[in-house]
Order: sequence, then C-alpha cells, then structure tokens
Amino acid sequence: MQGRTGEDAYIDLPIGSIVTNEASGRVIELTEDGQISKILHGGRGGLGNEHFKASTNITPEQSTPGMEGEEADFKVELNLIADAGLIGLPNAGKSSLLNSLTRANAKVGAYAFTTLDPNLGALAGGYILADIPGLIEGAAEGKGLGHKFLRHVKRTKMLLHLVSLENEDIEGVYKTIRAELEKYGNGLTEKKEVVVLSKTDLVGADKVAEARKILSKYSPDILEVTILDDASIKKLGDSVTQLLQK
Ligand SMILES: Nc1nc2c(ncn2[C@@H]2O[C@H](COP(=O)(O)OP(=O)(O)OP(=O)(O)O)[C@@H](O)[C@H]2O)c(=O)[nH]1
Ligand SMILES: [Mg+2]
Repeated sequence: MQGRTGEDAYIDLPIGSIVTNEASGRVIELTEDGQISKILHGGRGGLGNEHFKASTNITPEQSTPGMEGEEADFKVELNLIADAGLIGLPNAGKSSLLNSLTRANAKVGAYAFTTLDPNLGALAGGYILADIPGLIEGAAEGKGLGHKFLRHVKRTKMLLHLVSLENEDIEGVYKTIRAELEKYGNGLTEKKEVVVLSKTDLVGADKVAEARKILSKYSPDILEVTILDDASIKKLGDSVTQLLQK
C-alpha cells in the first residue's frame, strides 16, 4: 500500500496475524484489537519550486529528489486466537465436543481427518475453543495433515487433549500425541494440559477408572465426557471454564 508524503499508510489485518519482514526476519504479532505497528518508514518528499522562489528567482524550476521510503516483502500468516485448543488423534471426538460445548457447527465423521481446517467456538463463559485437525504419529515428518495446524494452539492458555476410550492402548495413544507436541516445539509441552477421556459411553466404568489411573502419572487434570449425555457435556464445560479462570 502506498501513502502520500507525510501521511501514514495503514493496512488492516485481523487479530492473530503474524507479519514477518522477509528480509530482516523481524516478526510482529497482532494480538490485540486496535493494535498499530509500524512495519516500514515512509519516504520524505523533496523540495519543490515554492521552496526556491525568491526575489531574484521568480520562476524557479528547481527541486531536490527527496528520500525514498523503505521497501520490503512481508509474509502474513493468520493464527487463531483461542483460550484452549482441542488436540488428539483423528476420530477422538474433538469436533463433536466442540459442537456440543459451543454453537459451532464443525463437520463430524466416523473416519480420520474429517477436520481439514481449524474450527472455533465460544463456551458459555465466552472462552474460545479451537478444534484442529487430528495429529498422527509422524506428523512432524509431514504425515497426515502434518504439524501445520499446531501453530493455532501456540498461543492458547491450555490444551484439551482428547483420548478416546475406544482405544485399547490408552497410554500409547496419549504418548503419541505428546511426542508430536514435543517435536513441534514452540513450548507446547509446557502448556497446561487437561486430559479428556472421550466416548465414555462406549466402555464400562471400570475401563474409565483404569484409563484415569494410567494417565494420572502424566496429568493431574483428567476429565471425562460423552457427547451422548447432556449432563456430561455440561459438567465438562463447567470444569474447562473453571480451569481457564485460574
Ligand atoms: N459413541 C460416541 N461417539 C462419539 C462421541 N464423540 C464423537 N463420536 C463419534 O466419533 C466419530 C469422530 O468424531 P469427530 O468429532 O469427527 O472426531 P475428530 O476428533 O474431530 O476427528 P478428526 O477431525 O478426523 O480429527 C464420529 O463418528 C462421532 O459421531 C462420543 O462421545 N460417543
Ligand atoms: Mg474433527
């Protein structure tokens, strides 16, 4: 965008935009509404005829060249801004849970990689949840939909790690996702993590208790949910809101 001499030029970008100056590598993150950041210095106009006018020089044809403004190429990426991010293997029930907890209308399917793009929804208390495509082992090497969506949970306060109880190897499933978070880096493994055991309706109470026991070595916060029971959803929503208020 070009501005006239002496005027600032603005480019409007949505919250969550990350602007990188490709030459200098300088990164500006737009995290607040109304935030204004200067990315380039404008030029300065040269002096024109008016400046050179004098009693001895009535019709001057003189000017000075002025100063060029800075130029650079920028990369603009959009990261979602959410309070908590839903992560887990494909089919764990992330999108179903987002739809149950919020008014989102994310696509749900009984197959892997139903979600191709992230979805957002607001909890009753106003907190924003982000649902991202499922992660699989090897995502770091580009398998499945890869890591590219993890950047959307980089700025969240908390990760809701869904582990579906339909899996036999609960610990293995949990560790697969943790390993991918580790490989992605960016501090994701230091984020507060709440484990959500999903699809409790598919197993007996003994299996739920066993899964809790196994995963309690990794996380102090273990919740459970089935989207088939409104009371269960309400309880989970309240717990998540409480944890976010902390
Ligand atoms: N029985 C039962 N099925 C569920 C529950 N939650 C989700 N499902 C089913 O599990 C399947 C996968 O649900 P999704 O919400 O699409 O799973 P996802 O984690 O978003 O999957 P991806 O987008 O592929 O990563 C769908 O067939 C859902 O109907 C639950 O609590 N109980
Ligand atoms: Mg999904």
